[in-house]
Amino acid sequence: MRVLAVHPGPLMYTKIFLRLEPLGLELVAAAVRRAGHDVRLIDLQAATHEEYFSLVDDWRPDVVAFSCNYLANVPEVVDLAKLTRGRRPDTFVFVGGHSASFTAQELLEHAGGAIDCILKGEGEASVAELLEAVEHDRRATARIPGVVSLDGEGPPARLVEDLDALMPARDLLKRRRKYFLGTLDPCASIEFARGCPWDCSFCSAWTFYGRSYRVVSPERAVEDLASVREPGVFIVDDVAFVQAKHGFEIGEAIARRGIRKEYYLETRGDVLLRNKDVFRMWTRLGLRYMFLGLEAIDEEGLRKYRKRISLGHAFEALEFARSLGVQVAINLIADPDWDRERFAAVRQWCLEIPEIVNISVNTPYPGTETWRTEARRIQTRDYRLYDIQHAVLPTRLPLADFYQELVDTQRVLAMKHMGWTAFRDVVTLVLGQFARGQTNFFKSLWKFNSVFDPKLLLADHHRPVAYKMKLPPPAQDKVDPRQLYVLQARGRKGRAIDDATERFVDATRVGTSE
Ligand code: B12
Ligand code: SF4
Repeated sequence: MRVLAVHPGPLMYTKIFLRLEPLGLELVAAAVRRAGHDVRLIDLQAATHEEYFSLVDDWRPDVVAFSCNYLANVPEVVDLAKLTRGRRPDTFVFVGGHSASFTAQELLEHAGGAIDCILKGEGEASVAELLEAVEHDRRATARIPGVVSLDGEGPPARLVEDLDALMPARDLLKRRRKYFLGTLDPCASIEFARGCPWDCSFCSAWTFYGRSYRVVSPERAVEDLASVREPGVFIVDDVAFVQAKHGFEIGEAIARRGIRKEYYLETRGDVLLRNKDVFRMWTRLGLRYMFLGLEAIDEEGLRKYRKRISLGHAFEALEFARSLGVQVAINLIADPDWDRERFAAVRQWCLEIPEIVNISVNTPYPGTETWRTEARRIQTRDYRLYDIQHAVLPTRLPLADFYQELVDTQRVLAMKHMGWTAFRDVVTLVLGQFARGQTNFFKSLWKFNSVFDPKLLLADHHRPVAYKMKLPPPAQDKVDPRQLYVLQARGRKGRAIDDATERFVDATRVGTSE
């Protein structure tokens, strides 16, 4: 069959700071190809809707598979599905990804029959079986693990048993030069591990994967890396190098193979402090950017987000990261309850530290614990506003003032690295990128004011809402994690970490999951 894999368009954040290759969809596409189908991939972050429809009309796919990791993309995916059905009534349309898995039933209802099913969980695990059923007996699709259709739900989604058996179909992605991350331009993505053993209340990484954690072998990781042509590489693992041994082994294999790249990774402050030597080694291998999840700058804030890392440790981690000589970025979560004083204090604090600071807005998400425990009333049911740049909970300040404060703070933080020395460095860097024909980073430098604008943010709340998000259930004090999992939890044996690391995770997580 002809199978078209589609990634939806850019989100607010991806319009400026980065544009990343749809790695998950490339992995699903590889599984489809392995099953003997003819597959193409289009990424609407780098192609237009017109190009998508031309492909549908000219190539006439038998199946269209949408990726939907982000809630903010739900309306776009539903609209595209409906228009696709209108053009090609017999084409089988299905959707997968994080948000699709957490909102499967409502997505199907919005589509009113234009989406045949949702495939929950890891696409590679069941996509071949699903296509087999589509080709030979469409009624059998409802019995495939992870499938949710308007007729009912199949058995629970399956877990990929061996990550080493996977290899993304990078060759299917056109316009690879469009992908970048800050100054890493162009930039590819790679996965060394999947899942997360912690259980933070605001996060759905652990609920999606049933609190499992699996790793790619060093040999397989390096084989994949060697196939990457881009000089920049984003390591997509939620928490990089949870276990030192794994980080060392991949690092050593890279050094043996003589691969030279520039890397970006995300990790936790306590993991950084526990595994200092691994991060030192990776700095020698080319680690340039590190994103540390701190989320709050006061003890109360950290407790609220259930990260059992004390403020002292958080600052120690920042200091160590600085000592490595890599560019460090941190994220702070602005609560809609913040007043002017709180914003001012945060601005002041951020100006005093050398790190890049990113501010996002506290947003409860389906699939997270806070979605079920947050007692404050959700103010909007517009999926497009669930992009952590908009306030969906009640603000203490009038909404317009909240956005003004938020954007002022984001602007101060974006500009703080634009002193004279930084300017000179940027010019040198940009000239080098021009010489290689890359302009993504340069273009991003001018876009801030046109995207981050308080008036536009406010106006977004007044757009007509075609698809209303399902409200959360009445707030509970405690949530049974089993209600949240997409992939079934396998307990300790689902986590590929040694006992010492398991104890470390237990001591630093705050949740009550198994
Ligand atoms: C890169 C990334 C981003 C980039 C997005 C760039 C881009 N457009 O690709 C940026 C930085 C912008 C971003 C932002 C956000 N992200 Co993000 N992001 C990631 C990250 C780190 C990697 C994604 C990835 O490549 N994963 C690796 C691939 C292999 O996995 P995958 O994409 O999930 O694909 C698998 C399945 O989902 C499924 N699948 C995917 N597509 C399809 C399609 C079909 C047809 C099928 C059958 C299956 C399927 O099968 C794939 C293979 O197993 C993940 C964390 C992670 N490690 O996954 C978080 C993650 C996806 N993000 C998340 C979140 C919450 C956000 C934010 C809200 C804030 C935040 N906490 O970071 C914002 C929201 C953006 C917005 N404006 O709405 C969550 C989950 C989202 C959710 N719906 O619950 C994750 C899991 C991180 C987390 N710890 O909570 N993110
Ligand atoms: S450490 Fe917490 S926030 Fe980070 S991915 Fe794991 S569960 Fe999510």
